[in-house]
Amino acid sequence: MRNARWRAASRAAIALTGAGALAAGMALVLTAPASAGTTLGASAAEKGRYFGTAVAAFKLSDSAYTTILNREFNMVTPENEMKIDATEPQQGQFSYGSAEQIVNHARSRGMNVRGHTLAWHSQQPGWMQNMSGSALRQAMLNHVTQVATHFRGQIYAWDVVNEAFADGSSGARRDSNLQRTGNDWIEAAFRAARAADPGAKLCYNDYNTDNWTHAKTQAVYTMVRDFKSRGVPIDCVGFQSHFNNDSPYVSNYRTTLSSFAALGVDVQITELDIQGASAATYRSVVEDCLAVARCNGITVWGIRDSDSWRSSQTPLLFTSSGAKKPAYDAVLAALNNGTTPPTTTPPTTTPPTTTPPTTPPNSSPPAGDGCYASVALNQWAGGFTANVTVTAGKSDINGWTVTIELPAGAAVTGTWNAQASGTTGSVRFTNVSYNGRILGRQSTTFGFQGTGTGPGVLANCVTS
Ligand code: 9MR
Repeated sequence: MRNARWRAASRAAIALTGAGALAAGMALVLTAPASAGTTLGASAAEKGRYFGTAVAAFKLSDSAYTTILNREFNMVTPENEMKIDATEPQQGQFSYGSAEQIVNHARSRGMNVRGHTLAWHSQQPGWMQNMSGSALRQAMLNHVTQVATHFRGQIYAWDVVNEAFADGSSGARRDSNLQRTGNDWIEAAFRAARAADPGAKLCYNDYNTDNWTHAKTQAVYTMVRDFKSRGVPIDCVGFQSHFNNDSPYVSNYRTTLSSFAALGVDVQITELDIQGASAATYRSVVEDCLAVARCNGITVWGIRDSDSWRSSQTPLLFTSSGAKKPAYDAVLAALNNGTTPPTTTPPTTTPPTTTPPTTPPNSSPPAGDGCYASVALNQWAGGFTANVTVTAGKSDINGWTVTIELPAGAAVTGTWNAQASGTTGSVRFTNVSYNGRILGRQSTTFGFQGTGTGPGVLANCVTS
């Protein structure tokens, strides 16, 4: 069903293309009838979640960086500025300048802050590295108390203790000067943090704890279960989720998140990056978080690939020049399609990918029955992603097929939330089981990725 707005939009697309606007790296959003959020933070917020990033204070003067930060994210983690060597470089002399810079930047713009990290075997200042025994225990507890008190009331969640378990199959604690002060050092740190900043969530944070079958995951789980049973003040577990070829995303990740949540703690994805930034893997991670009511949100470990601690793996959502990558589109689509959080909203019969009825489309749907579709294109040199919004007319529909004409040389390489028929020329996309039904005047979205030049907004929708 084609209507006047659709024709106007396609004229705009032709005009833009004619003006040579499809320059490399340039993102075009030609029409946006989608009713859901158009940024990571807003879309996550619609699902009762946050979407965050690690931030480096020295980059806050880079406007290309802050433009993306301020537009997309509603949670911030200082990447290094709250670590022990930064905040207490000499024993008893605290230094909060660059941490405060980040906290102020975030909070003045309505973003929240994750505090990272109060107690850790790594990035200890020299004076602490040389300490042991009860003197170190006391110094650690003083550090936790001082830093958490300084930022009291300004931190959404603290990573109270970071990376305290060993890699490999032992399931043991990591050996460190802190561990050698006694096995109760972790719970002592949590108690000190609670006393200092009682309003903040207190998390244990670690890496390689994503695979439910791994000994390290099970060891952290056992500790958290023990803490909960003994009343140690722990509120959340952070899963760093640095995925790469040696430590890949696994499909039991959702089991891991839900199993920890079942212990009575929140779960948070705290340092996400994925080697190669597979759109499908990023999408799975988002879907896993949305599927677990107590998954509060996701933080990626940097904004652009050039900001990553592993730049050469290009693991993030934006290119080094700040363009949205296919993984970005996949994350946004997953956030917009996901189910609503059962923590505050009881489960409904609404299909998971249908936009909640409380959020109307931001432009009026067609007056008649049937369906219509529009395409938002993100084009870069050699490839594109297209996000397609399918909107029902005034009546409910139970199935749809959208036909999109691809320019010569273009080919579909991947599709989400639809079944594609064909890869070149005229490609038909049909609903999958969970998003065929769309209530009157509501929308759902699907997307596809391809090589070559993507389509304009030319999309034909028919009901089935
Ligand atoms: O991204 C951080 C990098 O800039 C630092 O040099 C490094 C030093 O330890 O820490 C990186 O962040 C780590 C985080 O604090 C804890 N989990 C692993 C992260 C990546 O190494």
